[in-house]
Amino acid sequence: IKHPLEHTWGMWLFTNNNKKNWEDNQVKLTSFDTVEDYWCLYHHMKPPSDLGIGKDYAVFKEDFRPMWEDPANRNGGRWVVTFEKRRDNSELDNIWMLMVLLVIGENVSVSDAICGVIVNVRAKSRIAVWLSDFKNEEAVIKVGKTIRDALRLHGRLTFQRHNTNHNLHTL
Ligand code: M7G
Repeated sequence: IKHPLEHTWGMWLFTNNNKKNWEDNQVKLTSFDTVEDYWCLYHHMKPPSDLGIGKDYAVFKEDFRPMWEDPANRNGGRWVVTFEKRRDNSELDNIWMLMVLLVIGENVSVSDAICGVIVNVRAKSRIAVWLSDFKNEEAVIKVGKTIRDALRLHGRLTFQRHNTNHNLHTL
């Protein structure tokens, strides 16, 4: 018997192809709705540190697209952790694995507020949890504290409204 998740999730890959517009570089690879199907997928995919600079993975609730323009994200924001250059790649890969499990496992008590999670593989990589309403301070802080405590990210999390770089909260 497989263990069902509360939601169905889409797994996305962004490839940095300058010849296409940004949205067309986002491709949904597959969907999953059980813990076992996620593990199977996980074991078939490269870890973020092997993806190459400029690529992203995203895991988003089935009907949401990992972009600001999606109605689910239009008024949203993100909790971000940034990884310093040349930092041990296993930290990026481990935190990605744990962050996805935290989000899809809905251990977060305000999981309704969560849209998905993204890893941007860059010189300084980032992992971010996207929330639907940047103004819902209670939910934003609750999710942030849950992530911080579960993954021991004290002092490393910042929250911004999408498409801005002004920090609204830090934890
Ligand atoms: P990034 O990939 O978040 O960070 O954004 P990076 O600078 O470390 O690579 C890079 C650029 O991609 C942005 O300046 C936008 O031009 C574009 N971009 C990123 N996101 C998340 C979106 C989005 O949700 N929608 C659109 N239209 N463009 C985006």
